[in-house]
Amino acid sequence: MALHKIFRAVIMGPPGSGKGTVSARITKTFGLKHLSSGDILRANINAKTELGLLMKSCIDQGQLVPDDVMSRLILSDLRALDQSSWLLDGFPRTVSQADALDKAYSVDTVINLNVPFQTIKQRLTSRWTHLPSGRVYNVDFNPPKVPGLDDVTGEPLVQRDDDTPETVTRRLKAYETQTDDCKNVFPYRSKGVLQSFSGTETNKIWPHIEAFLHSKLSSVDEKCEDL
Ligand code: G5P
Ligand code: MG
Repeated sequence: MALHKIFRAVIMGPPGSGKGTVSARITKTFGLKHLSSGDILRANINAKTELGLLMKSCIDQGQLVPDDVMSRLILSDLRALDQSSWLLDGFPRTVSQADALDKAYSVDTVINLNVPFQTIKQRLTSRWTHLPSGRVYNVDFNPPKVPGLDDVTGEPLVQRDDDTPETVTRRLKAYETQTDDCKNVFPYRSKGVLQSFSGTETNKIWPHIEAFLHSKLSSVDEKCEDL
């Protein structure tokens, strides 16, 4: 689908709810640029940047990175995408981050994934990731063509350090208290741009998200042509 107007979207949801999986489908279908806060942090850790080294222990312990660090990092990456439509995955996660984003950009839609925590715990222990691209696989759900290797580059897949059962429990707790419990204070529900999708299987949720985005993007484009 070719877009005329710039479209800015956010995808939210608990750890392991399928934000990365759904983002890959949205990027492929609608051509938005995908920016994942977790992928950016892991790229910094991998490249052993000063920021990466400082943030690694936070991430490995399942805690959120401080708001000021995260907001500065994401807003500076977004500035490079000023002329593009984008999809932000994993940011914002706190009221302070949502306010920082709101000051800089008006977001057209926020997709919120609701997946039960029990389903998530099973998924994350069988996830394999290609760190340079952020592509994710799952032993049961979407296995790589060759076990242990990325489909596109043939490079090795790894298990994330924060996918141990104990850290997953801590990440879910952080999500509950710092994101989910505060969602009404984020500027999205009041602006009428928050849309939730619930379920236990991405393949069942995806057609609803796809239809929703098709109608949302057509209406944004029509409004643009009317100007
Ligand atoms: P991340 O990297 O943003 P999380 O914890 O928010 O990490 P995560 O783990 O990346 O989210 P996801 O992207 O929501 O999960 O899910 P996914 O990878 O697509 O799917 C999970 C697994 O399930 C995969 O193996 C996938 O194949 C499989 N799967 C998908 N659908 C199905 C299905 O229907 N069935 C089955 N069986 N499997 C399925 O953040 C990491 C850390 O970085 C810091 C924090 O420390 C955070 O913990 N951080 C931030 N800190 C502060 N502020 C921020 N904004 C931050 N952003 C990141
Ligand atoms: Mg992810």
